[in-house]
Amino acid sequence: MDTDILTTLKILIIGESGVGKSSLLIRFTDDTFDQDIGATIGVDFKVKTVEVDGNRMKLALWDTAGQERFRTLTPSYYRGAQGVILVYDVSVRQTFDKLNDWLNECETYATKQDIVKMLVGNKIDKPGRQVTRQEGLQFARRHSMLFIEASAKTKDGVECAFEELVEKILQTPGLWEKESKSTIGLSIVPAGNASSCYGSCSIF
Ligand SMILES: Nc1nc2c(ncn2[C@@H]2O[C@H](COP(=O)(O)OP(=O)(O)OP(=O)(O)O)[C@@H](O)[C@H]2O)c(=O)[nH]1
Ligand SMILES: [Mg+2]
Repeated sequence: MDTDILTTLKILIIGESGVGKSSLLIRFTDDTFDQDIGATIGVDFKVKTVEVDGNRMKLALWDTAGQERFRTLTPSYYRGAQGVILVYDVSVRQTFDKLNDWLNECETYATKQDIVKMLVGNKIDKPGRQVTRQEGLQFARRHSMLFIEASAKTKDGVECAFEELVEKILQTPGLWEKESKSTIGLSIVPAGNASSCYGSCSIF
């Protein structure tokens, strides 16, 4: 039912090719994992309805290609986005070293001033980690981002990443608007401790 939807949020997933952007999204929307998932070409798009802090919202999730040659129309990905999930692979140092480039792109093209950013260190299930949790946390703090480590394979942290991002967007005044046709009688439930993540997301 669309009648009790508070708002629709546009969320973008960015980061180097192979870090697991599509895998995180599919884990979140379909609760599946595919070892042989193909590289994204252009952009994929999924919609999911979630309930955060007692509010039902529709998420329009844009899964972008990490490979330069598959990226087209980059500015349109960012247009109107309220949230961005920037992903790196904790087992591949180079994907962490490229984070600044992705942040620069985000700064260049984001149209919303207070766009909320979540940094996700993915693939924590893999042996041979090359980036420590502390490094990820420090980068996130330095750039005023939320931070979590995750595994699309084991589900660790995946739901939390999306939920905390949505919660933070809801708490940012002026970043989103109520859906006009269905607002009567609705009020926003204050955040409190309603999160199911038990504080495992580090907030800057
Ligand atoms: N072990 C492990 N493998 C993962 C995880 N997440 C993704 N993978 C694997 O990593 C590979 C790349 O995953 P994708 O989800 O396609 O990566 P992507 O960031 O969408 O890549 P592009 O679409 O090219 O930008 C696939 O073989 C996935 O199965 C994870 O958490 N753990
Ligand atoms: Mg992909």
